[in-house]
Amino acid sequence: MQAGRALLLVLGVALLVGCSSDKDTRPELNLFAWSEYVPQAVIDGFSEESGIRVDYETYGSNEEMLAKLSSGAKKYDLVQPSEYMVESLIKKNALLPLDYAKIPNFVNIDPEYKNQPHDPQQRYTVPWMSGTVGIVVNTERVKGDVRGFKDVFQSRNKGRIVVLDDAREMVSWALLSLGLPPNDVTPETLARVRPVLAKWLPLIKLFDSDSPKAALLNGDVDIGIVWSGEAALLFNEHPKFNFVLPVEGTHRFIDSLVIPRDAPNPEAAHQFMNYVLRPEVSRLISQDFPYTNPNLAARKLLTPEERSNPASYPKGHPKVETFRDIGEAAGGIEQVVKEVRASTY
Ligand code: SPD
Repeated sequence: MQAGRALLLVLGVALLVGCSSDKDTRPELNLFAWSEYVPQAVIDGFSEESGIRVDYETYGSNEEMLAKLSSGAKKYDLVQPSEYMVESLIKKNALLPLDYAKIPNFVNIDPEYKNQPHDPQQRYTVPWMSGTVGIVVNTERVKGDVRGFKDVFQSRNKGRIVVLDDAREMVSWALLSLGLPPNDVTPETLARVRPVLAKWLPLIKLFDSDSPKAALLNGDVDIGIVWSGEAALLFNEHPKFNFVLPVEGTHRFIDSLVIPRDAPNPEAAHQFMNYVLRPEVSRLISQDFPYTNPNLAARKLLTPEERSNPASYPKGHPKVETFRDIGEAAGGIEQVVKEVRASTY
């Protein structure tokens, strides 16, 4: 009996020791970023070199990110908002000023992306990628000229359209089609947007912000309004996928890495920022997600084909602009889109 107990005790201790040695004790970095934007090879490369384990979670819209960040349910070390969300987070004092001395590779960033209106003193952001929202047309299936949003939302395209599942974007398309600036969001302009969306949304087959290219590739839909990086990947698959910057104008986004003020591991966050700014690492990001890379040293490493992809590096367009923080009016956007969608489906 005694011997049996002793044996059990030894086994128990061995089990405990075994379990505790399995626990990952490496320092960690909690990264909360857009889906389809951070290559696994970049995360693995960083972890291998630094010994820091990356806990990587994704989101599909700025608003989804904000909801989770504000809930406080989990603390993040790095998030990746677009310009208008950066502006709002700075106003709310929710971001940590960066120590740029710890990010020497910031020198690789194109001056065009520094001191932008959302971070005029250049205190909080490391630009990740920039891009536009445009129209992709499968030219084998859609005949006729497609130049703008109004050409997409025609009854002949009913059930053949994919769009981003993003209320701020959808409202901006309606505003632009009315000849209004995308940042002019007021109860009055939203009242004008509502009937436009009520006409457009029933024509849409799929709302997808994560991978809208998938439905275009497999032929489920023939036309879409998508992020430029998705359009670039489609163009690489087949030149029948034409990318059009809408004639009415469109959103030029700038997504950046930022550190929330209550981040548990700001040192690791700075380390990651500096790592991804290395030209050869940033080049890997462009390879998987061919948006407009703000890292000039990395751009030099791209192939001529990559640099001439019309969606990644479009020729100038007079009516492409960034979004601004619109404060309380943002609630009105979500409300209008929710109500129109509820009455449609
Ligand atoms: N899959 C990555 C998508 C990045 C889009 N960022 C811009 C969002 C602007 N609303």
